[in-house]
Amino acid sequence: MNNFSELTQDEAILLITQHLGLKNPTSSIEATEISDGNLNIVYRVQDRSTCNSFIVKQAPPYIRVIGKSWPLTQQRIVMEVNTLKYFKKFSPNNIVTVLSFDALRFTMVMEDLTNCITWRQALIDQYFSCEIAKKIGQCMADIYYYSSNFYLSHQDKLQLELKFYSEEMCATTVKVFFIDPYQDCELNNINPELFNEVNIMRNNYILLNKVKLLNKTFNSKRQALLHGDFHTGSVMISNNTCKLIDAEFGFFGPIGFDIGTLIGNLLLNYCSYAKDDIYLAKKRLIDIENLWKYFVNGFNENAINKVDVDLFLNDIWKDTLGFAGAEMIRRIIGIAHVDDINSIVIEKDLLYAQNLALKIGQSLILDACRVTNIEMLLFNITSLTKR
Ligand code: SR1
Ligand code: MG
Repeated sequence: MNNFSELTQDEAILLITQHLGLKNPTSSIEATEISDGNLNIVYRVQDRSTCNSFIVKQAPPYIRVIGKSWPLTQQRIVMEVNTLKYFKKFSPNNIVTVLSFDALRFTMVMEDLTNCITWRQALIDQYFSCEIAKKIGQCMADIYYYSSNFYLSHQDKLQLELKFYSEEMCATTVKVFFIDPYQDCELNNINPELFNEVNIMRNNYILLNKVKLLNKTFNSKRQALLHGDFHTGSVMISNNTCKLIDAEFGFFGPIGFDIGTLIGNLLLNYCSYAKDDIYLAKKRLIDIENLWKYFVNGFNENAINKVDVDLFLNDIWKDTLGFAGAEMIRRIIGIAHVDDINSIVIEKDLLYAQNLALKIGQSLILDACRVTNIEMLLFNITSLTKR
């Protein structure tokens, strides 16, 4: 950590100069810092003379938004490169292209997804297309099927499980997902108006036990290679593009963790509209339905003639509901919030959305076993919203 220095604009330019095989940086190349996630330093480097542009990303030995008091392995960028490359073999159109990787500086160069914004930002800006959820559902069917036991031999899968395992990254998720929101922790960020509700939740031992079981499933069920942080900010979209980025939490885990994380984020966006604009809110429910149906159809098509696919998908469904609930709760009262909710400026509307998210989140965890299909899930969410 002592020798580490954050990548400067000039160093980012130098990296691209080397990447392009140029002898010296030219004045037409410029770098702009665009870091907006929690963990890393990101630059867009553009060559004005050719209009070429690239993204340079560096993983510091800590969580960037916290600083050196929360160290985090720089090896995460190796995991990210490997995960994106594995996924790209099986879903070539839906994964960002990694162009080069520097193991000494823990930096990578990626294609610049010009004209793209995050799916989260698009949903906040009310840009909707149901095609995105369908594409991501199909992408999930491909990346999970082709890293599961349905496709890989037992031996090959075991080897990949070892390659894609970072104790530190998994421990970080366990902390922010399953532990901190359910106890006093100075990193939590809780609206004081929610204290009463949060207190009741933290004394609900049935809920706490179910969260413990989800944690156990996260630690032990190695169904497929996951993205590990599959929220709407990890998907870049434009009219005809939809690409997955930011895979540093990649590991072999329960498929429902990724799908649940994404559905949880779509539901957080739903909560942001539910009070005043049920038409916009309902569009998120349609996205969730499309996502799940395209995942199931795509997985079934990949697994044609294989046995036990239905049992496998049912198991994923139950996990998905619980993890979606836990994602909603941690994004309301944990360390890392989401702009869908935090950008609500009117205080009583913010509180409505936060309360609804906590209510839906808890009900997803508590009722996962009783909600047997997507139609029932959407019906329950609509009922909870009206109450
Ligand atoms: C800052 S705490 C860690 C979280 O930040 C990332 O964006 C992931 O969502 C992770 O859970
Ligand atoms: Mg991330």
